[in-house]
Amino acid sequence: MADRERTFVMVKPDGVQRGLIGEVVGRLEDRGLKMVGGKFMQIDQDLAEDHYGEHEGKPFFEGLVDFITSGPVFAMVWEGQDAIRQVRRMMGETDPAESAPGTIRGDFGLDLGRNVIHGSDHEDEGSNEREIGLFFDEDELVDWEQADETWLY
Ligand code: RTP
Ligand code: MG
Repeated sequence: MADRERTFVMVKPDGVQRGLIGEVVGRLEDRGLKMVGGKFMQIDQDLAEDHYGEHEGKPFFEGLVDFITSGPVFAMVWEGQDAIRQVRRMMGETDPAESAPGTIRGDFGLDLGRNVIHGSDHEDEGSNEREIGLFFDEDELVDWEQADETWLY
């Protein structure tokens, strides 16, 4: 059985502007994942450059930082069995045009630079802890029991 783990998820500025926060939260709740942190916020330049540090120097980096700081985001931490990989599967591919219908990007996006959601990358080990730490203090995360957890696990 895969471990229970935490992943960092964010509704990006395009998703917020399009009223998709509830849609994204609802899908993750329906799957059985548990929100343990949530924050509606505006990302500043420093945080954006830290968060996307792995892409520094790439041709799309500046545009990516401009986009992610262009409006409010809804930053979250979600917990569950195999949560990092399962959220990525629910997101679809980086490019919405290549994402299968049924995925969040495949259902709500058309353009690579406007792909609605971010989730920590399961292929980049430790990125979940790093991103959670960038966006949340320890005391902003809530340990709680889902009422129906015994029916999930
Ligand atoms: P994210 O980090 O935003 O959740 O997206 P991701 O893991 O699926 O993709 P990643 O490779 O980390 O890229 C971060 C964001 O940069 C934009 N991008 N543009 N023009 C390009 O070739 C290109 N490649 C990536 C995308 O908006 C992607 O979400
Ligand atoms: Mg990424």
